[in-house]
Amino acid sequence: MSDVERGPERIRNIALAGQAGVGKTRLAEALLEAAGESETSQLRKGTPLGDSQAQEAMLEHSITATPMGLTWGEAHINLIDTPGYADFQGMALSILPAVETVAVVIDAERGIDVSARRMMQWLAERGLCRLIVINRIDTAPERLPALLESLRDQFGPECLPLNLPAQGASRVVDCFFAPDGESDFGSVADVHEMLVDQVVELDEELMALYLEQGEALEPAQLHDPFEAALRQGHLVPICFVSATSGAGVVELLNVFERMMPNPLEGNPPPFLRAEVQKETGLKEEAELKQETEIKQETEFLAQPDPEAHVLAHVVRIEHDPYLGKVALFRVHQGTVTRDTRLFAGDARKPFRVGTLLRFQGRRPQEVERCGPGELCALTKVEEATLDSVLHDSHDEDHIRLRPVALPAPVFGLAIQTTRHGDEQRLSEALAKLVEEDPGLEVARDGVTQETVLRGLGELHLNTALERLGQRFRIEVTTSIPSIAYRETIAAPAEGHCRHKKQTGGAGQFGEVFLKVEPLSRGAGFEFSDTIRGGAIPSSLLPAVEKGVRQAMSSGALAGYPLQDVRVTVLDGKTHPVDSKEIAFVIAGRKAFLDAVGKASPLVLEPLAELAVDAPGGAMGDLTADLTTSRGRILDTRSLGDQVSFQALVPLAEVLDYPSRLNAMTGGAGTYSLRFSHYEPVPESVQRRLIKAYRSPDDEQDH
Ligand SMILES: Nc1nc2c(ncn2[C@@H]2O[C@H](COP(=O)(O)OP(=O)(O)OP(=O)(O)O)[C@@H](O)[C@H]2O)c(=O)[nH]1
Ligand SMILES: [Mg+2]
Repeated sequence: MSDVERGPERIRNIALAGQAGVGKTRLAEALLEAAGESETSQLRKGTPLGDSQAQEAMLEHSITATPMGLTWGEAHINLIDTPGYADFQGMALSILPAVETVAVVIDAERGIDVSARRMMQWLAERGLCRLIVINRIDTAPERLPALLESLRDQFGPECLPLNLPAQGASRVVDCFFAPDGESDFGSVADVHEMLVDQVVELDEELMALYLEQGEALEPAQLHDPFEAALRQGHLVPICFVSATSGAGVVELLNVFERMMPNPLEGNPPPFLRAEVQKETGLKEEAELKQETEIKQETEFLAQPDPEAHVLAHVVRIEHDPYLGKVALFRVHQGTVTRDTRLFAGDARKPFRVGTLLRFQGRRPQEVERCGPGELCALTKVEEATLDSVLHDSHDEDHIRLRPVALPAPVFGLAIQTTRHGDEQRLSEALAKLVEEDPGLEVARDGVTQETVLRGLGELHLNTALERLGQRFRIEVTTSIPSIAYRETIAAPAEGHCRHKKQTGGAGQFGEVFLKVEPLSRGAGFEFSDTIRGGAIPSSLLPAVEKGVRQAMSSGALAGYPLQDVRVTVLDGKTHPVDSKEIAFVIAGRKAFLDAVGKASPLVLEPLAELAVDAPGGAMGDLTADLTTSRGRILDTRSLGDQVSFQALVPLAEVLDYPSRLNAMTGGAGTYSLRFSHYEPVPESVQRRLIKAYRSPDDEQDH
């Protein structure tokens, strides 16, 4: 197939999402196989974006998002298999802006769970088209009617099946195109009518034909309103399938081809363009420049026009030992060829594309060009980072995709190399891991001076450490995880600093008066000024902000980053000769610390949402354990002799929860932990943390 024929009309970009173990990876295999891409996963070894295979097989969980391509009928389907395990959500969520449709896979036996509910809501908020796929219908045919009902109950009456299981779930019958088969439950004709009713609601002309004149409508007439219904969330189709028996697999491919939106029919993800103020007065400071240049962002949509400027978005990064840095990206506008010169983000210098890859089955193949709607990869692309926008003109600088809210990495491990002299290699390897996975973060602990790797859970950190060993050959030891405490203030206050230094030649002078106020939890940081008459010239205000930000990141109380604070610069004074940037950075920092000291500062700790399933007999022990861990039970349910409960508990108290749970339940309990929010620590804990910390400012002159 030549590249020219592959216009956006023929592309479908679909991601498989949903809870761990529902069968997404197995389903992806079945779909590839049915489409004649029978080479299975063995071939992934040594191919880019597939290197975690061995680790995935050991774990029996996907840990990264894997792109695949298949051709079915008239359609080229780019399929992305995402990891369902909560620890790998960073990888799963960050790739979703590359697709029009997300198929949320649900296990027929286990039914709807918390993660499916969260995913459905998240997708609705992002405006992605949703498809529900009920997999493993071979395992629980008798539960399917109730599951269908509860899906409609929980996610709304717009959830309607496109097919129904038949002959004891050994196959499925179509309810849309040829609604005359026999199903295991429910009438195919009734479901067909419900589907048509739902779809025509969005098209007045068709509605008139259908309802008033009683005309039967052809599927082709329904195509456009069907797509509109998907885009507006007015219809969420449901398909039944068994990845292992093969029931419904071909039918699902038909649904992808005939009914799922192509890139011209979906809701495109909004881009943000920053309007830039060129005057900064502080050009030598790259970091400052960025903060002060960006003024206001406006939203716009890319045009899927092959002739337009290129706008593409990087959704995955992998460091490959042979191919260098590989970037998977979605073209939203324009056409990328091997000779295109692309800029990554706001980079001044372009790079030449060189090798352009597209996926056929699981194998990447070199192609000449990729137009709008395509999912492709670049190799040896040092310039790109996850989430960066690739473009071919400086007119498209200062553009980013509307950011995706990702879970916060709060589970930490302090890491030391076992071999002396490996420190540099360790920090380079960690930087690569963090670049690949937005759920990981690496930080230098301000209190202990240790390198701390943070992730979304225990399994997440363990797999990252395994990669360190396997890919980078770095052996490490780990120690008690440190907690990602934060600081904030509880009251407004004012602060002042007059910074003056006279040493030999040129002096330094800066004076700043400012005010700090608490913001609501999670609001972050705001900076403004009410300076009148140029008491501090606008060219020096960024220096004040820089000083404030320095103090914010190193903390004022116990060395943890400050958050949820608004800072307003009220007044100040300059000196005609000595008022340099550095003077205002220092004055800004110290005035801020002065204000925070009077603003009832406090330490916040991360609270985790703990969900536990365990035998009923262990409930007494579990509750007592939670009480001593400062936990609060939110909800308890019993199902037969099992109990399940949800609780909020300080993360610091549950770092060894897996072993405690094992001991209390004789190995029969399971749990999941995820970050919930920050809350102030009890006073005794705050005193201990402050005592353990010596501020660097204590050692400097004031
Ligand atoms: N009986 C049956 N088993 C299935 C079916 N689909 C998948 N499985 C099995 O379910 C298990 C989990 O399947 P995976 O495909 O690894 O699940 P996943 O959704 O990719 O899980 P994560 O990667 O952790 O998100 C495997 O043992 C599969 O063979 C099915 O339709 N029927
Ligand atoms: Mg998987």
